[in-house]
Amino acid sequence: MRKTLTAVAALAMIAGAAQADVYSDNTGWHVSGGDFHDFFFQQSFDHLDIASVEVTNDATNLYIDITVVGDLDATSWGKYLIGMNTGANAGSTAGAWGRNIDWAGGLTHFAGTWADDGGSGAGGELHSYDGAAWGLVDATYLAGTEIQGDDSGHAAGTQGIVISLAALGLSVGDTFTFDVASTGGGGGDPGVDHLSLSSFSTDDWGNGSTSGAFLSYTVVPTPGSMAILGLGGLVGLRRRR
Ligand SMILES: [Ca+2]
Ligand SMILES: [Ca+2]
Repeated sequence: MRKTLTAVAALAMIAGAAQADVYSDNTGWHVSGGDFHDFFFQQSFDHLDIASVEVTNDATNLYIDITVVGDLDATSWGKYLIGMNTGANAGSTAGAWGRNIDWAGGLTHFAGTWADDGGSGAGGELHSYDGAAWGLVDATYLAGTEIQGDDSGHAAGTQGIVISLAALGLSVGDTFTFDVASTGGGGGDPGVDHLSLSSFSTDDWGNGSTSGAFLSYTVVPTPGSMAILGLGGLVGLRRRR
């Protein structure tokens, strides 16, 4: 299920940019082989049809860009959920927002995000699970920087979410598993589309959804830190002369 575009990653490395993993999702009308059920497709809710998710990191943050088929500047609602399992505990199969979603892989962290203000902003909440209950870590409407939103890609359908690695308890070399789901504003809404599923996840607002096999991402050293290491080596060489 994980489809990393190695060519893109290789180019990014040559260019010195941060290496990103790209996870592609199926798109379009399920009758034609897509993963978007007729019920939602016929209502033109294509801002809920996930096309791809790109994940990268620097020394401080994790960057998760969720790209959907529709234009996020053209809609006034839409919720995008990132469910993560860092291995901190067994995790919860229920997310922090009470949606009708079975996160089968178990979640230790949950980012509930929104792009429902006509495209003028991206926001979200970060929650963590302590093995017994969910607790709010930070939100874009609070003063902290543990979760931030980036709406600069909304016209192209991209919801940008930035989460602090420290808030997730992650450092370089750590691997976590995750799924991303789109949903509506109702507490009982299902995951209308799951990144973990290439077929449709639900056929109506009233019917729940269940994650497929979680994807995985490993936190990488940043190109900047590698460049500094290289520079240090050069300086060492010059000193030895
Ligand atoms: Ca999709
Ligand atoms: Ca899907």
